[in-house]
Amino acid sequence: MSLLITTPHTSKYENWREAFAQIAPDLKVVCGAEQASEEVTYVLTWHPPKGLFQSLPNLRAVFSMGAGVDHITSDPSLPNVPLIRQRDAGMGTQMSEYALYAALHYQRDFDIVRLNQQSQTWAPFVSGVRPRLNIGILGLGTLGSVVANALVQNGFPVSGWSRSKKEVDGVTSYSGEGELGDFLAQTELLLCLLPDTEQTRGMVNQNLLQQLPKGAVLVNVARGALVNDDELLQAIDSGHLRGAMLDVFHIEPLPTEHRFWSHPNIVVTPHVAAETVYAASAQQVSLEIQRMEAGLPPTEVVDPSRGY
Ligand code: NDP
Ligand code: OXD
Repeated sequence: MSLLITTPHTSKYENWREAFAQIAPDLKVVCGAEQASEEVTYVLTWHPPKGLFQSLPNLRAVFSMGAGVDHITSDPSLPNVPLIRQRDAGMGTQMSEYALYAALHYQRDFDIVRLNQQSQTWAPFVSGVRPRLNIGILGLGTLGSVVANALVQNGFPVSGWSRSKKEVDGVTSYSGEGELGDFLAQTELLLCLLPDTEQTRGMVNQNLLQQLPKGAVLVNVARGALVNDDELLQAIDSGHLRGAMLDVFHIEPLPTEHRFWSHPNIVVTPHVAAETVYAASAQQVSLEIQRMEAGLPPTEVVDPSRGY
């Protein structure tokens, strides 16, 4: 039995080895797709290289290195074994920090300050104590709930939209297609934290954006595939949206010619909103392996019919 770790960020292999050596010293860990063999029973991966699964005949489960699994489910050769995702794994705190940064950036008009700097304009404005923006979280799941709590604690009115109703202290929960319109109509900053699935892909389009109040902002920390880029640009250029802060894109790295890079009302960050913490992840992965080796089902299994 062994765990194979693969990621395009090969410089991280040493950190992964150290984390597993601390937490599960008896688990054999090998790194890099070239280590694929009959001995490998588990894989922990980020963007697995094409053909990886075909060279692992004794696979018992696949672990995503992240909360999202789209980078794995997009491989048609994924075998019929449990696909397990990371639950928080240190990302909730980082995601909350990103969301707070975005919320304060727009609440305190730092987007305008940034534009003024570019034109060397000294334009002090007295904003006084501004009302907190209404934040709407699209995807009130593991990370969405942690982020919602952090925003509530910082005085922001928060609502969330998900498939099923949620109970999160101080947060108004909307669910299903039928409540999406009401959710959007009162949202001044839309924070996208949905997984990339057949249902969610492309849903942040003109139709959805037009349901936000004029002057609203989009923050996408989920996946680029959820957003129709041209329709987002139209919504900003027409003045309906104030701007966007984007961490994730259809193609990553974001191609140099993409309009997002130079748009004055768009902030681009390079998929850094939250990163899996090695120790927390190694802990989760080794517990799931222990369960499976004891004949128990793993806990964080992705439902193939929902895609998350
Ligand atoms: P979860 O699976 O815990 O939460 C997903 C949420 O989305 C749930 O509330 C779910 O509703 C809701 N949802 C999914 N599909 C639909 C739908 N069709 N209609 C309505 N609601 C839906 O995921 P996480 O919170 O752990 O992670 C969310 C995403 O964040 C990841 O998939 C990943 O893409 C992204 N991410 C990005 C990072 C970055 O650095 N930029 C870092 C980490 C994650 P319900 O609860 O009712 O099922
Ligand atoms: C994730 C990510 O899915 O980092 O965890 O994007």
